[in-house]
Amino acid sequence: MNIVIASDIHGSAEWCRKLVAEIEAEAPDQVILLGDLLYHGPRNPLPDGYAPAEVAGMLNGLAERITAVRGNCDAEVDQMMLDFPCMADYALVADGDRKLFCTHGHVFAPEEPPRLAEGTLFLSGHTHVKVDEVRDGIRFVNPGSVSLPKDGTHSFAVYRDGNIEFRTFAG
Ligand SMILES: [Mn+2]
Repeated sequence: MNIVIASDIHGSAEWCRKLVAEIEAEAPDQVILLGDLLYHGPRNPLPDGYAPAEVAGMLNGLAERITAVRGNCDAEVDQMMLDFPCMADYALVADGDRKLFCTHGHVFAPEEPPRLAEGTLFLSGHTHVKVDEVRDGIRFVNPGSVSLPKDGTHSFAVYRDGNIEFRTFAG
């Protein structure tokens, strides 16, 4: 299974457009969005090309492939704009025997994960910093932020049959 994993778009139509282009090129089976989709959030600067309604339109075009969870900046009104559910604290995606535990990171934090089976992939965003590490048999992956990276590169990740590859946007 081929999955694009992205997080923390924060209403940037400019960076969301680049993400959608990458998704179209990748043609994944699924798209996992780890929260903070439309609203910039009061602690963040306005991202490039801030246009939440445009972002909602672009994401709705992918709705059938999207599994999304709620970020700490996502509100009820954001759900009204989106055709796919985005208000859950976590979602589980299964790839054969492997589970992907998807969450934003503020309710279930990677530092204090729930009890998960060995081999589970714990996917979270929230920090806007890429992570790929294994602890106690659980692989923790953070794809970084599409629009407001705190580690210098706008990024997302691609899961393919158990492997994770980080991608950064060209330009
Ligand atoms: Mn965020």
